[in-house]
This record gives sequence, C-alpha cells and structure tokens, in this order.
Amino acid sequence: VSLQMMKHAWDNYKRYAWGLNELKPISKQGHSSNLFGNIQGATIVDALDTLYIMEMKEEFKEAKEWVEQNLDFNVNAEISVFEVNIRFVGGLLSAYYLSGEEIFRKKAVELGEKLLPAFNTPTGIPWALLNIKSGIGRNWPWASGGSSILAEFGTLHLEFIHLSHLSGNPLFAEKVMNIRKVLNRLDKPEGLYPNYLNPSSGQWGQHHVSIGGLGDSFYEYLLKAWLMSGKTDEEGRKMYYDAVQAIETHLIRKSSGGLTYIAEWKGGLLEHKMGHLTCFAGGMFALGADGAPNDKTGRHIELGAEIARTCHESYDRTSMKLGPEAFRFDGGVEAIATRQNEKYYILRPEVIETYMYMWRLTHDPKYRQWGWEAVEALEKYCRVDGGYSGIRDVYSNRQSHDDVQQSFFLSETLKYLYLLFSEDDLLPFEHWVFNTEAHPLPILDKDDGNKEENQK
Ligand code: DMJ
Repeated sequence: VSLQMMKHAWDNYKRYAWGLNELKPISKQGHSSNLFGNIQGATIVDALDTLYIMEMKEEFKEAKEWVEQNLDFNVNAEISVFEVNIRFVGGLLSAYYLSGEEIFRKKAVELGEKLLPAFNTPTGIPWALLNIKSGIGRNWPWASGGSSILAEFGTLHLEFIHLSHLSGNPLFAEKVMNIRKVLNRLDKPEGLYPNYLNPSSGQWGQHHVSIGGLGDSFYEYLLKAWLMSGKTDEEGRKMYYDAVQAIETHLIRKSSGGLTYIAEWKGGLLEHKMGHLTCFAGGMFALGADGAPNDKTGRHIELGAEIARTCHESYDRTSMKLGPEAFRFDGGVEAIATRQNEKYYILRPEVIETYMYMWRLTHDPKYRQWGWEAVEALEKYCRVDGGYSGIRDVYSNRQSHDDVQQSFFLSETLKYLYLLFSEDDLLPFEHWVFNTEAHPLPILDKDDGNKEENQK
C-alpha cells in the first residue's frame, strides 16, 4: 500500500511541480519553502532513497537524471543549514550508499563544502541561516538573545562524519566534534540542555528545554552517532544516556489516566504539553535500550512503548484518527489539543516512525495495527486528486486542507510505513542508522575502514 501511496505522491509532484521544492496538491502547482532558499528539487532529493528501497526503478532513474542535470548549489540563496543538511546532504548520502552512483557522493560533498562557512563564529557553533553564495551567516531573528538552536546545530553530526569519510577531508568531522566540546564545557541546568545557545558568547539563552521542536533531534543524534560509529563513540554514548536520565527525572510524567508523556521545561516550570515532533522519542528510547547503563534496558523499552501508546491515543482521540501538532495534559484533558493553532496535521512521520521502531524491536502486532489505522486515515482525509495534503483541524468533521505535500512525507512517513510492513532484513538496524529525515546511513566499521561490506 505504501508503494501505491508513494506512486500517487510522486506522480503528482512530477506532473505539477517537477523540479520545484514541494507540491501544492490542491492548487496543483509548485510550493517553495524559504528554508531551502533558491536550492530547488527538495522533494526529488528527499525521495531518492525511498524510490530506491521501494524498487521504483524508472522513477529513481528520472530523479537521478534531474540531479545530474539540474541540482545546482551555485545560487545566491539564504538557506537553513539544518534543513538543507538533513534533507539534501542526508538524501544525497543515502542515495549514494544505496546505489553506489558517484554523482550523489559528488553532490553531497559539494553541498557540504558550501555549508562550512556557517561555522565561522567565535565558538564554532554554527549559524542557523547561511547565504551559500556570500558565506554570510546569521540566526533566526526570533531566537532568544541571538542564539543558535540546539536541534539545528545538534543535527549535523551523522552527515558530517560521513562527509569526512567520503571526501577524505577531516574538516567536516572536526566541526561537529567541536560542537560537543563547547557543550561539554558548559554547565547544564539539572543536567538538561537548553534549546538556545549563543554562538558568540558560548552561553545558553533562555532556559527552555524540549524533546520536541528546537531540541528533538539533538538527542537522537547523540545516540545514533554512537551506533553509527560501531559503538566506539563513547562520548556520544555518555552524553545520550546522561541526557535521558535527566529527561526521565525532570520531564517525563504520567497523567492521572495513566498516559506517559514528555513535558516541556521552562526555567524549572513544566508545561504539560507534548508536540507531535516529540513522539519520535518512543522509537529513540527503544533503539537505545540495548546499551542502557545500570540495568535500564527494560525501562527504556517500556518508555518507548508508553510513548508509542500515548501518541497513538493522541491520534485515536481525534475525529480523523490523525494526531494534532501538539496535545496537552492539563485543564481536564489528556492527549488532546486545546488550542486552535495546535490542531493541524502536516503529514508528519514521528508517530509512524515510533511504531516502526517498536515493531522491529518487540514484534508486538499492535504496532502494525496502529500503522494500518494511520494508513486508512491518510487515505481517507489527506489523499486528494493531486497528491497528499495536510489537514488544518483533525478534530473537525469537515476536511480543510493546507495544500502542501511536505517533502518529508515521501522521505519519512511513507518510508517508515513501508519498513513497518517489511521484513527486518530490509535496512537492518545492525548495519544502518536513519538520519532525522529517515535517510539511511551505513554504520562505519570500528576502524572506520572499508564500509562496503557493511552495506549489504
Ligand atoms: C522532518 O524534517 C524531520 O523529521 C525533522 O527532524 C523534524 N521535522 C520534520 C518532520 O516532521
């Protein structure tokens, strides 16, 4: 089924928005997000590995030809370093490792080099935004005290290690290792990492902590850096398990109805809200369970299962059976969005991602059932003639589409669905880690030697 879904999403993108970043499936035209500046083709690059894995050979071939002929980084564009890294660098790296086609390696390294000026700050903590022509960087104007964002500068590690590996240029790895050095020198409030860090002073901004937006994939990349190193990156391992310990103590709570959730922390006060983005953490806890210190393996699996259940409830308690952007555990509600501007669903993958990890790690059939419920809801409410669209209010009975087919729907949501219903030996966890945009990267040999053997 996810293959048919992919075909529908891809064919319509091709028909109405070919070469542009994303598709507007209702108005049947291109959608350009300023996250990618003038870099074009986000959907193509994000979808390459999904096409490959689903054996959509013709489509993969036309996507590759587009990359060869049209993917151009010599543009005057201010881009999000994080978004371009996870979608474009990550997408190209995976396409290279899966297909062995040199063009993808070449483009990934070329783009990586364009991103390097982002690290020209007094601390080496990169800027959020970078003009890839002039090399001038800056931060989001809304970020606390001119800070860089934890989930942005903390989500470069996997791709940059591979860039060094594939280019022979150690600079990429040095840049991301330095980020950790800066973090490890700082005092952390209650062992937690604030979402904001000023790249000039090297000091934290506001003490806001989140395992959802602004924080999320920083934690994910600590764990995956360790796994991707063949479990040799002890620093990554320690940072991850220490962080989870602090998260468990200070952020994880249980509702009176028995639902485990991860709250947000603002200067010591809890906001009892969980974002859809935070739902990825179920899969992360389960993936990290095996190496958990102090006999905590069972606890980490259990945490994963509890978060999966809570996030499933957030879907089940809507009329469309698709989850809201954020749900709350206060004011008499549990796992329900109370604010109008938190009721949308934009084809996000995190809940299905967690089902996929839980399925692979426990084989409890309920995760496939839950994934199937999501397929049915996507088909019923998000599928339109011109592709797939997000929904403005998942509690309403009337469909109101947002008219965007996000590129991560093809790279993540559909790939995780496909994997949920595949055998475990398709991209097995012993050999691959998924970047935060679901792009698989091979685990490096312990001596960082010949990876080719690892790819099978
Ligand atoms: C994706 O780009 C990535 O999963 C990122 O980590 C978070 N946001 C979107 C999906 O929701």
